[in-house]
Amino acid sequence: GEWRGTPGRATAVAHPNIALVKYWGKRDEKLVLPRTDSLSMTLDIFPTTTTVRLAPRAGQDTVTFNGRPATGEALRRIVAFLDLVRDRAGSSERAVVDTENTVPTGAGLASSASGFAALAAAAAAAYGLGLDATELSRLARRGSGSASRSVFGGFAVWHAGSGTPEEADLGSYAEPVPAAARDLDPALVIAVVDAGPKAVSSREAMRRTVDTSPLFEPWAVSSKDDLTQMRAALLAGDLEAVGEIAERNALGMHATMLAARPAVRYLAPATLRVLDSVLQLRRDGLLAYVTMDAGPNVKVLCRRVDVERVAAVVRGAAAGGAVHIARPGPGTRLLNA
Ligand code: 2P0
Repeated sequence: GEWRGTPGRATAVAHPNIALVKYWGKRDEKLVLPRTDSLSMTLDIFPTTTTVRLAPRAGQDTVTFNGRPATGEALRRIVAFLDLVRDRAGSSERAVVDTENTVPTGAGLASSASGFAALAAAAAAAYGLGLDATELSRLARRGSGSASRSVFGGFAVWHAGSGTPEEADLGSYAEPVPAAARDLDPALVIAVVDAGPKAVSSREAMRRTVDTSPLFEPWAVSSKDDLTQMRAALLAGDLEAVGEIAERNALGMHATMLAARPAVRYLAPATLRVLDSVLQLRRDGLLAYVTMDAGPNVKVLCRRVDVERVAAVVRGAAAGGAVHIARPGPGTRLLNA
């Protein structure tokens, strides 16, 4: 496969992605099998670069994150992921992992998607697994669900998989979605309204939503239609429809959390101010739609030609928070392979 590098050492680069039809809820925690299909756009900003080197004489894995040793839960998740790769490679060699993440600290953007996509590609190559892109996506999924989508550039759909857990494991991977990219020509304005750590992890929030929210099943059902319509909108190059579907799917996802017991609420007062500013942009005749993930920050989908105008309005509403501009970006790749 294309993901075979120099055994012993490999470096990979991956970018974050933003879901337009969300992944929210698992059917299997260990295998990271989602309850629904999801669809995303990979971004061209904030890459993660990860190098994995095998360390034959080491007694344990060493993980460095932006120059600092990883500890606690972050380290545990990476070591568990390396164990999975070692198991497949029939290897017991430990590794040295070096990760450089360019997402500004506290930007409130998930780094687990780019992080585990880059780690999966680098580790698979370093341990000599010859994976194709589908196999890499399936592997990255085990680190973090959304990482399965960052393997691909542009738009990607992540299939939930079906049947027994073993069958669903095989069927649950991402692949590129055909889109009329030239007609769509989208941009994303990211408004950081709160850079603090989140009160509830997305893992815990998903679990609580699936277990207790009476709105979860209806959202999961309507998400199927959202996905079908999203695929058609992308194929047709209809950015207005893409935005409409993405916005209702994201608001619906937050509604499932608000109805959980106890409620999970990521939306903050500043989030709603940005939502109001986007409504005003629409009244003024611009194409602008929002999506929000497991946090208070807002991503505004708009036309590339409008991005400066949208960013100016959003910057005003975000009241001092940073604003970043992104476009569709590339998939995960190995360096010097
Ligand atoms: C998404 N999110 O589709 C959704 C929407 C957040 C809201 O994927 O437990 O870090 O590692 O599989 O991928 C964030 O969750 O969760 C996420 P795990 P992940 O982008």
